[in-house]
Amino acid sequence: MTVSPRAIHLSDYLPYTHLVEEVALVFRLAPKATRVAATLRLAPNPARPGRHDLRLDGENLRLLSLRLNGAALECAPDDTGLTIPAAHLPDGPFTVETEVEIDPEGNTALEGLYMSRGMYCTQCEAEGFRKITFYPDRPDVMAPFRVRVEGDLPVLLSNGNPTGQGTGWAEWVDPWPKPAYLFALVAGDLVAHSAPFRTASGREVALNIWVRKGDEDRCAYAMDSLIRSMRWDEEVYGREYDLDVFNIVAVDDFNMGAMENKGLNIFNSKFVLASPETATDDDFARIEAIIAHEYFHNWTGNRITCRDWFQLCLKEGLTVFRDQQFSGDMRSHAVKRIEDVLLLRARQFREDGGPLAHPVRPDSYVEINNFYTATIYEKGAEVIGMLKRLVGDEGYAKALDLYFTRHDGQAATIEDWLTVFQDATGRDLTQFKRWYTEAGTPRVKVWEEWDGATYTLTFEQENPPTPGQPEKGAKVIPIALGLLNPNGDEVLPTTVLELTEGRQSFRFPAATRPVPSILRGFSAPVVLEREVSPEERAFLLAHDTDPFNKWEAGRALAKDLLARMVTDGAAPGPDWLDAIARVTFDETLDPAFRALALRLPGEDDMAATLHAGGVTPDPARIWTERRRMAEALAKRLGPQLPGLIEALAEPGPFTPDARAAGRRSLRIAALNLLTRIDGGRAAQAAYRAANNMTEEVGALVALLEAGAGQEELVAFEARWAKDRNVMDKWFALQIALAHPDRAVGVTEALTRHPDFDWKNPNRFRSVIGALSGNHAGFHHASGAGYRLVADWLLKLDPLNPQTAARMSTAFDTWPRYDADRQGMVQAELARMAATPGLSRDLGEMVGRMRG
Ligand code: 0A1
Ligand code: ZN
Repeated sequence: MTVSPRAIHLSDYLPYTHLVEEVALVFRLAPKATRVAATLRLAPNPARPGRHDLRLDGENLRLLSLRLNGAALECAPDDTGLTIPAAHLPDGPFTVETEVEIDPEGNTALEGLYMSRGMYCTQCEAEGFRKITFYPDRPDVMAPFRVRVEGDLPVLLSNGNPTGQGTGWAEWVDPWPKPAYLFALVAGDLVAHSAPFRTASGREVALNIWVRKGDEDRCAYAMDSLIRSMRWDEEVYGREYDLDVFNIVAVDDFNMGAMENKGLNIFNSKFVLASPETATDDDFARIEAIIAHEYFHNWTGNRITCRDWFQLCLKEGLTVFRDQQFSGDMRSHAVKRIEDVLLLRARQFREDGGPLAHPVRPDSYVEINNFYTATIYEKGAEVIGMLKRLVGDEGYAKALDLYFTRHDGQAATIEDWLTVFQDATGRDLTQFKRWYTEAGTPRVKVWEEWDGATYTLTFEQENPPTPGQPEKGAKVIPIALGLLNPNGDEVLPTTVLELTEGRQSFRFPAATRPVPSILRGFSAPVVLEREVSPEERAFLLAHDTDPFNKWEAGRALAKDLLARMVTDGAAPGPDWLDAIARVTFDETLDPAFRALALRLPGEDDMAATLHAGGVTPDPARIWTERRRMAEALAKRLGPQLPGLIEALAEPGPFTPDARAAGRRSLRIAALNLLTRIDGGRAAQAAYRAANNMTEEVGALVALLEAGAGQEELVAFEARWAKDRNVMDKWFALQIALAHPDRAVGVTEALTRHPDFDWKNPNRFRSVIGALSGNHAGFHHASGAGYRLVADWLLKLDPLNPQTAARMSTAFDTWPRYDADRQGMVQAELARMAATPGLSRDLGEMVGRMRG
């Protein structure tokens, strides 16, 4: 019998009973038996008057000793912690000392202190610190930490500034009070790639990126990104770094992307290590963004943290918003916005439209690790983008300054955040707050009327029900609008309309009927519903001055067409083919933009769109028709493709900058199309000629998509067998791009490959995650995709529940599909739910997804 774990509710929040005035930790490292001695200086919290027991969280800890004010105390821990009854506690401040033993080597969940190939490292967010020592493991308990690490390894790191070191030991002091989730420790045989940094006010900071020997020549791009991030945060947000050192460590076994521990960021190695030979342009861009993200957390997350985990979007939404701004400044705002919206729709809209939908600020959870979601992160960032649009750039800057001065050193809430905006700008945000508390993607219908003198746009918003939230109020929706004349001139430059009611009209004087460009820059995370003719879409693709909507017009044209191909066997006609051809060869446009315009709608996106339009999607048919679409485009552009590929060749050495990357992306998109009509000759040649991973992977993808590439796969494996990060690509690509009928077979074969180290999260994601990303393969009518993924989740769950639970989201789209598929998914969910000993993580996810 499993007891169903209790949900935690926001409404139950109470401040902690005690204040932690200081923490001193001593680690004696040993792989199977690390000793952790903790000294906590505590005092009653005036915010919780009265006498209270002291409750400390603790899990999987062997308690060796416990002292209160120096005297031994007998007190047995339970499964989740330790209680010292109020009767034992003095009225004023007191000291609690504990010593525990933990087993880093046996820690396969990668939460708390664990080992990754001989190196010790930690992951404490959200609730991992309780697996290290007894402590009030909640973000509103902030304290300065001093740490001594003893171990037989050359590099011993923790948070803050180093205060002393010798053979086998090092001491660190972090003067900035922090919650335990920001604690970190690393020990290993590591080498540093270092650089100095001088802050705006003249403080010298030593920057180090710590990696395994042999990887030091792959750190330059991450270091360059870090320096640019630090400078940018000074210039744009006025935020300086606040310690003498900033350390980054790369580890191979990590559940997520990276972690912002104070002064000691820990990264999944795939988001640090890069060289032209091993990393693609996308890898470089992701490294830049994640380095920036973690660095920006130093102010938005660390100096100002979250009061409780319900407020997670306070730090994550804001930090994603900041890293998006940074990447836009470093590269192209237009291209960045399109990429961000593609991701938002693929992940967040999907989540928001299914059984896992939850508000940006949820009001209950069972396992907080399940809430590091696209909604908290990406929708959280969109909500801030809307706020900025509503209060203007100046209002935003004023509000952020106030936020930093008012809340520095505090654990804050979404209410605090909104109050800052109200106080700084005078704007009432009561209605706006619904974006934080209500789940679901609003649908906005638009009608237009023109009477010869006045042009009227009428908007109607609908906020669909989501789990636990059947009804919702109207949202504040900023709609950026432009109007064009039929000759292509802009007659109304971008103006922001504020939709606040269920239905609302806006009037504009117009002597000729204008063409509207609605939701420019994707000014709100909504689905726009409007009947638009292919001619009007083609017109906007050709003439819109807003780059996002220009791209969006092409996208919509393609999606309308693909939907008609799937539902009534339409064929790609010249309206779409010619429009895309014009953009492809338009030399006045950024190559990166042209590459994005050439990208066909994804299969999962198509399935969602068909479902929303009342059609049950057939994954195999979507796959076939999408291929037919690509082939038609290849034939239309065919004669000009070799010339385009030739013209985009970069003569000099590889550089990862946006200009060069944009040219490569268009070149590879063209190669991909050409491969569909030339028997693979150009791609085979390109594969052999490639001197960087972007082109190597680009050519390989083109061949695999065309059903070829077997020889190249063999060559790739032979060349890269020893490189874990590169081999992850090798595993993932052949599964993600396998023919739908073969995807499960290919996956099964690769799970028997000697290098399928399934306990490594990156490798597991590259294999099992790649199968769930192969839309038609995963949703194969046989149900074999569902079964294989469920089998592996059940195998991973006892070892690493967090990653198993994250990957179970593969199943969340089942309501879109036919009854057979629904039944098969439900059977897998039921099988998982009935598995004895299922983790709280996976149990919660499966429970939420079951019909
Ligand atoms: N705060 C990190 C992400 C992160 C979250 C949870 C983790 O373990 C459960 C690890 C990392 C970020 O936003 O980058
Ligand atoms: Zn973050």
